[in-house]
Amino acid sequence: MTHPLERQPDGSFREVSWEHAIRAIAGKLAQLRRDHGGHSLAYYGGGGQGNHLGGVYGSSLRAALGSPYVYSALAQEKTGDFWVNGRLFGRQTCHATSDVEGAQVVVFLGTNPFQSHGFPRARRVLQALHKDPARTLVVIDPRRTETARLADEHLQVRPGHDAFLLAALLGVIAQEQLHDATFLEAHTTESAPVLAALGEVPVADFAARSGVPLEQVQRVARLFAGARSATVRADLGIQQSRHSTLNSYLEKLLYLVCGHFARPGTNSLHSFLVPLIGHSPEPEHAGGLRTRVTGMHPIAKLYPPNVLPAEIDSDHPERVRGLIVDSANPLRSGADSPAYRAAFSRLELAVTIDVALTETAALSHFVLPAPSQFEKAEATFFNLGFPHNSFHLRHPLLPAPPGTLPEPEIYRRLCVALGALPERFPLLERVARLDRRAPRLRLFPAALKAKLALNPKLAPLTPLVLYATLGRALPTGLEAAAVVWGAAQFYARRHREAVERAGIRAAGAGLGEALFARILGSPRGTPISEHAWDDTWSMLRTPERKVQLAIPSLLEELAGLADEPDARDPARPFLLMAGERRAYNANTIYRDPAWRKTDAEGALWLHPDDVARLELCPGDRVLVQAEGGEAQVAWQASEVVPPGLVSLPHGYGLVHPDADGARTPTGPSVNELTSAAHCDPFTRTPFHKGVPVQLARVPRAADEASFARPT
Ligand SMILES: Nc1nc2c(c(=O)[nH]1)N[C@H]1C(S)=C(S)[C@@H](COP(=O)(O)OP(=O)(O)OC[C@H]3O[C@@H](n4cnc5c(=O)[nH]c(N)nc54)[C@H](O)[C@@H]3O)O[C@H]1N2
Ligand SMILES: Nc1nc2c(c(=O)[nH]1)N[C@H]1C(S)=C(S)[C@@H](COP(=O)(O)OP(=O)(O)OC[C@H]3O[C@@H](n4cnc5c(=O)[nH]c(N)nc54)[C@H](O)[C@@H]3O)O[C@H]1N2
Ligand SMILES: [Mo]
Repeated sequence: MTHPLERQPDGSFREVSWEHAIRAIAGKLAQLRRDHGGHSLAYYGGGGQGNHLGGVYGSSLRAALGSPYVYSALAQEKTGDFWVNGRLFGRQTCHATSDVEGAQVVVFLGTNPFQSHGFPRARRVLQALHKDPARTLVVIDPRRTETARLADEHLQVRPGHDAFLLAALLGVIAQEQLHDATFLEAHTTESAPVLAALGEVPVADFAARSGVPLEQVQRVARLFAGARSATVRADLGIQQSRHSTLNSYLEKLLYLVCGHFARPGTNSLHSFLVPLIGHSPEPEHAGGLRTRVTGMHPIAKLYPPNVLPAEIDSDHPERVRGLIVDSANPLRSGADSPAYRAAFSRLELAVTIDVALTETAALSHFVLPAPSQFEKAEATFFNLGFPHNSFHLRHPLLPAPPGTLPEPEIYRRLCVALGALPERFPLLERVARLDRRAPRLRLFPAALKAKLALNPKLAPLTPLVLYATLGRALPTGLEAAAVVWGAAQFYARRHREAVERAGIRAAGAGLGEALFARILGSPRGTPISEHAWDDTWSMLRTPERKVQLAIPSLLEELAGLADEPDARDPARPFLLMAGERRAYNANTIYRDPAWRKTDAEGALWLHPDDVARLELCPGDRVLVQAEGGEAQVAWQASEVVPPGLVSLPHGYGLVHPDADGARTPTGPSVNELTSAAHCDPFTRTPFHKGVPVQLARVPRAADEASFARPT
């Protein structure tokens, strides 16, 4: 895209100027806010896997609009984890990381890092673990994944039964007194009710229900508890499946009860240079922060994509009418694509900021083209390292294509058009330039402070104020780094010793400047802090800096597990893992099918026994029928999946223009099959890893063109 696009009444797009697009969008936003209030406006995304820098500036636009709603992909996977962190560690921003490289025993729980990575040099670290006889690799996964094949212990849990397995592991630990009583005494409160609850777990029964042999449960529990150091790394396999929030609690109890915390080779809290998330009050105190239609409360200041279609497609007077999407593609990535399509047709204003004409962009009123991540300054804020933490401000490698604008500039222009931000800041701009030449003067911080004190309405727009002032004084192409300056000041103040240990030195407030200078001058990225293991304790936000071990509502859920009936749907006897990470997908950013060396069609993987049962022949398709919809897909026999479990990749079903310009999708759109109601009742994270489906053979002669067609 080389121009902003405006949708015409016939659905086609017209290229328009930036001036026109900004004026029209700001005008409509102002009208919606005036007629229906800030609650009628919502924001979605603000950063994908590697581009978080632009999203920070989106917060300024939200402030200008008075919109409280940030919908984020993180709130369809990690909010259960964040909420549990808030209860255990005092704030939802207290995030735990795992020292995979340093641990004697590593447990991968519902994650396949061989494909999904998630920590640096994942494959090499996995190989090293595999080869080292003194270390043990444990994988908990219903499938025999690439990671599971490297494991010393593969606990092949029944899909959706991790709560039973984790409870059984914890039951063994508590009942055999393998927990670390000294650690619990020194560093936690309320351990007694937790140990009592674990003492009640019917270990043999739960092991049987989880599908893992009792001896293996006992062996792994003893090994984990007795290890010098051990760590757990969990991901979607437990977060997007049954008991999601309880799973996250039990996962954390596993390392906490054994005292595998805040030491080398264990789990620890870590520092964020730029925090990705915030802290939200408990639901009972959410008050006006709740969404209007579904009454959903925020967690970590985020709202779940699972409720957004209902918030839009409603007759509620305060429904969402305007939506800005940046760096996300909910029409493919959100559960229940048909509901998203219906909701988008009811939006009075939909704006998508993206590098590609995505499925979401195609249904928007305006599409605003941004340069790609190689064509502007960018950064990821997934800096989860502890004790070493680093940051990479990526410099542009290529010039931005004409007609595109980087996200901060788009947000700045919108805020100016809304009358929320001055076009120029003559004095602050001059002071910023002066400071860049003579950083020791440090005139800019005082000038900024004075400006914000005199104009309190500008304070919530600070990121854009920085961009419009300091940004103009930064080297060409690095303007968007202005907000990192602010983050560096906070970080240096909060973690002074750790920053100094990373070799960054300066007296007083100069340390923040020195940290920023280091980041700006390190196009390959740089260490920003070197923590001491004990720093975890100062990062805890509980009153006594102790872990608050008991979460009564989840202990209650744990106690209820024993009576839980086995949920099976005879009409849909297979379980679909709707959204596997494979060699050739990357969320919805892998657009050009020619980039794939294998798995061109994103095949359904199913066990050879199931292939035989369905009498599938080469060239046949499989009709996958779920509650939410159906799709015809290619298939491939695979012993990675056990009988009864089948798997489709996510990130397919994307349109890409072919040689003739035709825009046909490739492979299955998994979210045509998923339903928003199949989710964790508390966090509303979808249970994508276990969607009940029926399968049927579609013989080769049948209509091949209907492949993965939306129903
Ligand atoms: N069924 C099912 N659904 C799933 C999943 C699953 O396992 N199963 N996984 C879920 C998970 S964990 C996640 S995180 C979500 C991800 O889903 P989304 O949050 O929607 O994110 P992405 O698919 O990464 O989409 C990123 C978008 O950003 C655009 N983009 C790339 N670079 C830039 C840039 O520099 N600027 C701008 N403005 N845009 C850019 C891309 O073109 C793309 O459209 O999907 C979820 N959906
Ligand atoms: N190649 C590639 N890498 C990626 C991405 C990508 O799209 N492609 N996306 C990135 C993103 S946004 C994310 S969130 C991460 C996600 O990374 P992962 O969570 O590692 O990826 P998934 O393949 O979705 O699921 C992980 C594992 O969960 C298992 N699983 C399914 N059901 C269950 C269950 O009931 N219990 C247990 N214990 N396990 C189960 C699956 O068999 C699978 O091996 O990957 C990131 N990395
Ligand atoms: Mo994700």
